[in-house]
Amino acid sequence: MSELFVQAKQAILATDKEKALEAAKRHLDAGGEPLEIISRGFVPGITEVGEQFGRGTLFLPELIMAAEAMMAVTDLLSAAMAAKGGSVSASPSGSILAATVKGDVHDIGKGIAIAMFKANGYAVHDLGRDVEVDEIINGAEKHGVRVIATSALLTTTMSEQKKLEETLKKAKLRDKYVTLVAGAPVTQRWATRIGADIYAENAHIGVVRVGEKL
Ligand code: B12
Repeated sequence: MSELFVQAKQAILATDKEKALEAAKRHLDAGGEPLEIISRGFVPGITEVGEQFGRGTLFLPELIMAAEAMMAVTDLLSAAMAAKGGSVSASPSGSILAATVKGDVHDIGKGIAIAMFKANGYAVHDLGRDVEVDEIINGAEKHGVRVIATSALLTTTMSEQKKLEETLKKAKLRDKYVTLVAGAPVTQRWATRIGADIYAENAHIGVVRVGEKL
């Protein structure tokens, strides 16, 4: 692994925002792809933080600090991604509404995905995090999007994605939209079970699958 990817991972584990930003900037200065250091350095770092938190060897204040460092670098790298432009989809059509579901404040992965969609020419309306199903549907109607993408990081909030499918059906709006579900506990099995159109394991796959559906 490149020395910079190791530094990136270590900086997140050490909750060191400055070191994390330094690794990100050095990677960009060397002409590196923003997504590469995210997926090979920073994401392994925050994943390890999550595992340590789950095992009880790291506590909430450190989880929060690691998340802050992660957000600082993803902001920087997302801006670089948007500036560079992408290469996944040559001719995007249709805009996207994105939200983290109600009860859930995790939005780092969604932020990365939005940056990738934008870099590939899609218009994205981001409703933020902790968003009610009704607000998601109203937002989709208001902005006239084709795709509704939701992110859920907690096993307890995934049910909101099911509620979205059910509410769309009840309102006779289901056929109007392509729904995409994502988030660490979300799987293809879950997407199939609730009737979502796309399961996106990561941001790149999300862009590819949306491109195939539209
Ligand atoms: C960072 C983090 C936080 C930060 C979030 C900051 C933020 N602004 O996002 C803070 C500190 C706030 C936090 C809080 C909590 N957290 Co937390 N957190 C994490 C952690 C460590 C990393 C998540 C992350 O950002 N990963 C990196 C990103 C890049 O990965 P990702 O989100 O999965 O995204 C990728 C894909 O899923 C996908 N994707 C995701 N969204 C989207 C959207 C689209 C459109 C597309 C295409 C793709 C896509 O693409 C991304 C990669 O390309 C995870 C551990 C983990 N492994 O997930 C725990 C974790 C999710 N948290 C957990 C818990 C328990 C909590 C708290 C309840 C803790 C507490 N006691 O208060 C609270 C919950 C608050 C709430 N109501 O939401 C548990 C959840 C357990 C469970 N079974 O549900 C985890 C798994 C940790 C653990 N091992 O226990 N957390």
